[in-house]
Amino acid sequence: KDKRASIAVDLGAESCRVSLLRWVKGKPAIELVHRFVNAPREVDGGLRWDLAMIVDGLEEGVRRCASIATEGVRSIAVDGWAVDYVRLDAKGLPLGDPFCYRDERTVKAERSLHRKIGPERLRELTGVQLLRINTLYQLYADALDGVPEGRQWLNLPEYILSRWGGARVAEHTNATHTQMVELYKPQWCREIFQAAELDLACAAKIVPPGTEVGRLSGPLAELPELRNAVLIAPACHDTASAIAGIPATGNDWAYISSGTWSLVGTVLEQPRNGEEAREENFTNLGAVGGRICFHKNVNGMWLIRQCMDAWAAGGRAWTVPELVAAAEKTAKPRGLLDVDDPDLLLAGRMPQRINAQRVRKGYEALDEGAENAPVFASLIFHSLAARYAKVLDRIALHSGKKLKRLFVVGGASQNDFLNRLTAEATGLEVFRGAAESSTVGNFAVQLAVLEGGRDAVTGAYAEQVSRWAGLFVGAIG
Ligand code: LFR
Repeated sequence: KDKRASIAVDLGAESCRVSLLRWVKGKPAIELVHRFVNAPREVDGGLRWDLAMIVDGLEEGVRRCASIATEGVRSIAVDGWAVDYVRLDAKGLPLGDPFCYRDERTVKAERSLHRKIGPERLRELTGVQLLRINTLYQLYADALDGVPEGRQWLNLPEYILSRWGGARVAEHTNATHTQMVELYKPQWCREIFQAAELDLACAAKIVPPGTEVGRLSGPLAELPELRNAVLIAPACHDTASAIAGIPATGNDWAYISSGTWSLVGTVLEQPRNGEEAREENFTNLGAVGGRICFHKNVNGMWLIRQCMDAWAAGGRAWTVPELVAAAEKTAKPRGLLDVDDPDLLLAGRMPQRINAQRVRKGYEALDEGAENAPVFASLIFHSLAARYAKVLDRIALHSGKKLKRLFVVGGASQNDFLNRLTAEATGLEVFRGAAESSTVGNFAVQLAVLEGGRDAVTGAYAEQVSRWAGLFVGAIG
């Protein structure tokens, strides 16, 4: 067996991580080698990511991995948040910092695009939850803003892979979140490209998760440990990767991938795109092994983080563990929030936005000061748990599954207070999975393909991935 190491890169909207998998006496050991904070910022009249900062941080992480892995690095794979993309110029260089999906330019783009192709039709063609953040609306916003046609674009993880020497691809799990891929075939949907007047030639070729896209080249490849590293497209969508990191079998479980967003759903063999799933805006996104992530984006730690930013700006910096502990001691709040109110997806002034909703619903406004943070946090956690329970009820109905178990993975899965509220609200047995489940899934997909899983679109491949995930969940140091 090959004893060389592997590297997983996980791009997050709040932090990016580079992790190393090594084989010590035949057993896997995973170490988070480098983590750095990420956040969009206002530049040139838009909310954008700092691409140079992200790339520098990742390369620093990869170099640190190389310095640890004297046995050499066999493979590298990159996953990350979906929908955002890098535009390339004729030389393949980025045309500028990528927009963040929360930028409000898509409010207008969505309205305008829906006059050319209706939301019902988009939904029917793709099976994907209509979200203003989806790549489709962003590309359309570019066109409205006069970005010239004919510029290639790549979603962020795939961009990083290509920057390091990989072929330009659109990995399927990530591509589905663009809202531009056909539901029953892994191919771009011509009708949508035509309606939005987008150039098909600007989109990269779709490949399944677990595809080798090339070998590392450029300055990083000069390090001897990295010389022969293979670049792999894992499930480039971090959520699909996190779900691939759940080593569960059977048909009685659902998941919450809990981070900035809470993705609440279950894995299906076949998409569900009937009238009810559509009306309720459930999504059918690509999963590993040709399966489907059937879920809904529910708001998540975004609410807490945004409040924390507001309080920190006022001089009181709360940490999440402090807030969780303090929230647990407050009384159960009166009047739950509608956590998916579009206003609460926007950036800034979160305590005020929450109060505005409360007042609209006839509840008293809360004291917005930082000393009242535990009350806000308690309100948010109770409201999230209640929303999860509603969504899970519908998932049981749509999927026909008798749900018994709920796996909570991702950064916010370690919030035991929220897990307890979720167990109470849903009646399900809640399992706390890996905080770094995307990394587990990323490594699992790499090893499944390296160790023989050629045919990456089959259920057998998915089962292999799940076995590797089982091995890796306990291997995180
Ligand atoms: C989670 C996630 C969600 C996607 C949102 C935007 O990090 O990838 O799945 O809907 O971010 O990309």
